[in-house]
Amino acid sequence: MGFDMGIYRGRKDSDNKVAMTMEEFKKWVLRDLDADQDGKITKDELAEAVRRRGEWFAGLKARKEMRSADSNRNGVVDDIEITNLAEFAQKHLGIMFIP
Ligand SMILES: [Ca+2]
Ligand SMILES: [Ca+2]
Repeated sequence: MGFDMGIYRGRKDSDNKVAMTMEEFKKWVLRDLDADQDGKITKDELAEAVRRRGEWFAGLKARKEMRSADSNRNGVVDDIEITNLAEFAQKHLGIMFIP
């Protein structure tokens, strides 16, 4: 044991990846990410999800990237932008896609 101790002090990104399929991801988005259940993901909902993962800092950066996920600039990420959201989730929410 002893020699691993130091590594576990800081939580690494790679330690808590969640593997899911695209279908599961879509369900997860609607169930967990969409706090007010309106079928659209706002910047706040996304930032909250990042924060829940315990990365406060990443939350700020995520807000910027959220803007690029919103391709049609209507202020929310909806299901036509799910692929952008998937990319975002891989970067900031520790999600890994499996076929
Ligand atoms: Ca919502
Ligand atoms: Ca949009």
